[in-house]
Amino acid sequence: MFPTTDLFAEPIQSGRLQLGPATWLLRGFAQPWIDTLLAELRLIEAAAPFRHMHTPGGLRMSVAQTNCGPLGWISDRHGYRYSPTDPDTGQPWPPLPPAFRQLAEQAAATAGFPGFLPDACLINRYLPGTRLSLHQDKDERDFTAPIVSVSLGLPAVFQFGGMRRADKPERVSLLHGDVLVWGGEDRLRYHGVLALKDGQHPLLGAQRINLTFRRAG
Ligand code: MD3
Ligand code: FE
Repeated sequence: MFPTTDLFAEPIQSGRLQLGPATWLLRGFAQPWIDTLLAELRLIEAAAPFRHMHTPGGLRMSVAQTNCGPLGWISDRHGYRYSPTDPDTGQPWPPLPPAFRQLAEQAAATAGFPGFLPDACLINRYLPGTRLSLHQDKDERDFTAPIVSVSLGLPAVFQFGGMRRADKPERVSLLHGDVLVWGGEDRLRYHGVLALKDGQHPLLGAQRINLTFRRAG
């Protein structure tokens, strides 16, 4: 044993947890990228601010969203789809920063999906009370590519469901720096996020940011 005391009150978690046949939770995998991710996020947010989109049925979404990369996920009264431009400005979404691309590629490879080339990064912002109800991600062209998600800021409880909405979901905590990769037979599982609990994260304050990398086009 080392004779020193711990420098960190809450040690950073690490390790791989298999949640489904083709779903891996990589605890703390994003830690080496955090400073770069947060710096890039500030630039993206300045060019393409977070906004609340509306469902095709006209409901304002609880989560605030923006995108970077060649394609961005949007929702309005015409439906859910991917667009090369930000509907609020008519401009292309900010480019996918190289660090985002590298993190997504390395996480996917670690989970058994080598050669992942994302063309879309949806960025979700949760404030206390924000939730995301059970849904499937099925607006992408090709379901053989995995999706990679990176959690930053306050912890959230996500729901990992089955292939039918009625299948009872399992609950898993997603912490700052965690990366989740799912593909294969888990690609179309229902999932969601419970209402974010209030709190203060040392780097992000009272919010949670989630990046989801997809091959959309
Ligand atoms: C996929 N985002 O943007 S990602 C979304 O934390 C979205 O912001 C959530 O769902 C977020 O579409 C969750 C992580 C996730 C968790 C469980 C899943 C994705 C999953 C289970 C099956 C498939
Ligand atoms: Fe989703």
